[in-house]
Amino acid sequence: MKLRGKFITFEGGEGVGKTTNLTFLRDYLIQHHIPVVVSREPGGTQLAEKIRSLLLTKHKESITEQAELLLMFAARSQHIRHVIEPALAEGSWVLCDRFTDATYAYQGAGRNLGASTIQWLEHFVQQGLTPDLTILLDAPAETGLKRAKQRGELDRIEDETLSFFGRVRRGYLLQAELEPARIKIIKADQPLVDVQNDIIGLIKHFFVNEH
Ligand code: Z5A
Repeated sequence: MKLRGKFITFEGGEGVGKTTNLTFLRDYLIQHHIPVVVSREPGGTQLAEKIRSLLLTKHKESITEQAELLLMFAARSQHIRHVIEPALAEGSWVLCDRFTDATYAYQGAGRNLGASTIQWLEHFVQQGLTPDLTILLDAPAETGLKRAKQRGELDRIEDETLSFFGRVRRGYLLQAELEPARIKIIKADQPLVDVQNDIIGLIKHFFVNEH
C-alpha cells in the first residue's frame, strides 16, 4: 500500500508534555489545512483500548514482562491495521502519543528485556511501517514524575521506581542515537512556549515545504 500522509510520534517519559504538545501540533496543522488524525498507544481502537486498560490497571495477578511486551504489540497490530494505515492512505497526517520507541525504552530498557525480541516483533507486526518523524521530549525522570503525580493516583506502570524511569530515559536517548535522522530530541524542561517553538521549527524543517 502506498502511504501518502505523514506519521509523527511523540515520545518521552512520564509527564514530559506529550499530550499537551501533540494537541498543540494538531491545532497548528488544522490551521494549515492539513488533515490530521490523533491517536495514542497502547490504544487507538476499541480492542486496543481494552488492552490498554489491562496494561495500566493494577491487578492481584502480576503481569509478566513477556506478557506486557506481547500485549503492547497486540494492541499495536490492531491500531496499525484499523487506524494508522487507513488514515495515512487517505492522506491524513497521523499524530500518535507513543509508539514502538516506547517499547524499546520501557520494556527493552526499563524491564531489561533487551532489543532483539522487540526488533523481531517490530518487523513481524509493522511490516516496515515506521514514523516519518519522532519528537522525543526529554527531561530528567524526576521532572516528569513530579508533573504526573500532581495529576493524581499513579497507574500500574507510573508506580515504578525512579531507577526504572532512569533506564527508560537512557533507553530513549539510545534510540535517538541509533536513529538520529528520524528521532529529534527537544528539551522538555524548558518553558512550554519554547518547547512549542522548537516543535514548529522541526515541522517546518521536515515537511511544510514539501506539502
Ligand atoms: N508504554 C509502554 O510501557 N510500552 C509501550 O510500548 C507503550 C506504552 C506504547 C501509557 O501512558 C503507558 O504505557 C506509559 C508507557 C507505557 N506508562 N507509564 N507510566 P501514557 O503515555 O498515556 O501516559 P504517560 O506517559 O503517563 O503520559 P502523561 O503522564 O499523560 O504525560 P504527558 O502526556 O507526557 O504529559 P502532559 O499530560 O502533556 O503534561 C503533564 C503536565 O505537565 C500537564 O499539567 C502540563 O500542563 C504540564 N507541562 C507540560 N509541559 C510543560 C512544560 N514545558 N513546563 C511546565 N509544565 C508542563
